[in-house]
Amino acid sequence: MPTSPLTSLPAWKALQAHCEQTRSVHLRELFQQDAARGERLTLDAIGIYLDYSKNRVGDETLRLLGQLAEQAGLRQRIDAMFAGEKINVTEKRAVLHVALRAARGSSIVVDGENVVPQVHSVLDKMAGFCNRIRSGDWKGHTGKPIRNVVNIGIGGSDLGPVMAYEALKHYSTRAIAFRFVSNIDGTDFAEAVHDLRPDETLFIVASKTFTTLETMTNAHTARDWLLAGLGGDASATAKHFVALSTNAKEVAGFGIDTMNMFGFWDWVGGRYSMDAAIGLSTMLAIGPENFQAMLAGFRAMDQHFRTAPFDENLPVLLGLLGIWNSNFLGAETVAVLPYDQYLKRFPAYLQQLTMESNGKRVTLDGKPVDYQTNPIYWGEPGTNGQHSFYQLIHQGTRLIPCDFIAFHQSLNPVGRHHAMLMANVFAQAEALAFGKTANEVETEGTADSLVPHRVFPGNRPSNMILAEKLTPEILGKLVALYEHIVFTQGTIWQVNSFDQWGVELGKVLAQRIIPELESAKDSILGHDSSTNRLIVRQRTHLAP
Ligand code: G6Q
Repeated sequence: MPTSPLTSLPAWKALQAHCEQTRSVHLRELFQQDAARGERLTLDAIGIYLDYSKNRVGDETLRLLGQLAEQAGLRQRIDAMFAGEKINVTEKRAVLHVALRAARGSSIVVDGENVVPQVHSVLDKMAGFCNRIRSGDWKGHTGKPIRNVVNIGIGGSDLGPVMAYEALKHYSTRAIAFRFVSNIDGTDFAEAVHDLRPDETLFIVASKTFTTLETMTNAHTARDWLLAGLGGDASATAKHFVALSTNAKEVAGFGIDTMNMFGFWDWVGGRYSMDAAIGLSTMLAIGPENFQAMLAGFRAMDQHFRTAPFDENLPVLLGLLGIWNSNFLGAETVAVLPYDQYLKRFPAYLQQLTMESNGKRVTLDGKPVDYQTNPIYWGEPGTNGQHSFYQLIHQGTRLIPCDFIAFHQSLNPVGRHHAMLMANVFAQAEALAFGKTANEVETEGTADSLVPHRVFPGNRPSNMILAEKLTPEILGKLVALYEHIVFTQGTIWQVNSFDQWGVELGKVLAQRIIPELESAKDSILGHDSSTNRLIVRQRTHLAP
């Protein structure tokens, strides 16, 4: 628990004063003052190279940010998480996604029980199942092997699996087609299965609670579709449905044999569960060995986060730089810009991880914060964004810090593509930092009237995150990196990064409106006049 409000910590106050003094310093000056800045303000650890020199920070800024982490109790809170303490105070739960990748034989105790053996027993069961599907041993109801896998889940039970499937497609079997259904919009399901044969299709119902409206609705629709395609024999479900859940009772109630259920635990949050049973689709795609390599990547980053000094600690440093950009320089968003097509869903995944975790307005003890918490995360893979929204990043009025992510080696080394891709990512970071002055524009012979339009102010901060090659192991490291950035920032902001009460209200109101939409036209509605009118308008379309 926080000991004193964030804004009264000495380091916070010192950072405010420091920000006032240094606000007008341009990255051009910082680089001129220190010829070695681009070599010095870098970190090379566990296979990830971070160049943070293009942030608007000096040695004093970094020193004060380090003090802020100490004064905010980051060290103690990291220890508390790894020790299985119930740091998710509003739900009275431990927060142990780190146990999901703990080495076999190690020990993490929750409520007096070592959870690591349970984790490995589920991983082993997943591996056995995946081997049977991938080898064709597992036969569908009519004796055919599985050629299509459809993951049905939403939020944390969808975004991680989709992101990981796309990210690791290079390593995946091409003998099985993978689809992901999440939206309650029937179009999502219809499009996912329109070209699939039921007798070759396996549905994975991924839901921690097994009560989520979207997932259960899609799961029922999937069962109807399957049975319709297999002559209505209800026993067909057994060979075509498996469940990923913590709720055995609901799984059995749906009609899935709990032998075909892969469990996890209440100390794994949905958005932190892609390396738990929720990753079954990932393991099916890339195989158990590659999945283990991904877990090893997660584990390496956990170890680094837990043991590296703060000034050499990738998640801590990136977390603190984010605090500097948001809380002191006033940035409202962060753009995540992977220069790798396989990471096309990584920004969407990070949106949930960061914004559902730290999009909070009260502290752990329920007091309203008087500072900004999580910025808005967004992004697209490079170079596509360069031809659309980068305009605003370069010349708009807002400050948008960017995380560039790129790999030295391409998994698809086609012609000169990779050199061009990498040239672009380096060029963008350079242009954002240093811009182009009016003087430079004039020297090029630009007409006077055009000069202001062609000036790039620069001084836009960015991080460059590089690794050798996108492998399962590196993906594990990248995801764990951002998980721990979120943890670092949540600790500084003194919020609970592990609950999500904010998603509740809309769910409750939707449950109230569903019967109203489907009921007789003239029942009395008790909403505001706008909502009432919208319901009445829609009713005319739903009425038989
Ligand atoms: C994640 C959230 C949320 C959750 C979904 C799906 O941290 O809790 O996105 O993952 O609402 O929940 P179920 O897995 O229970 O269906």
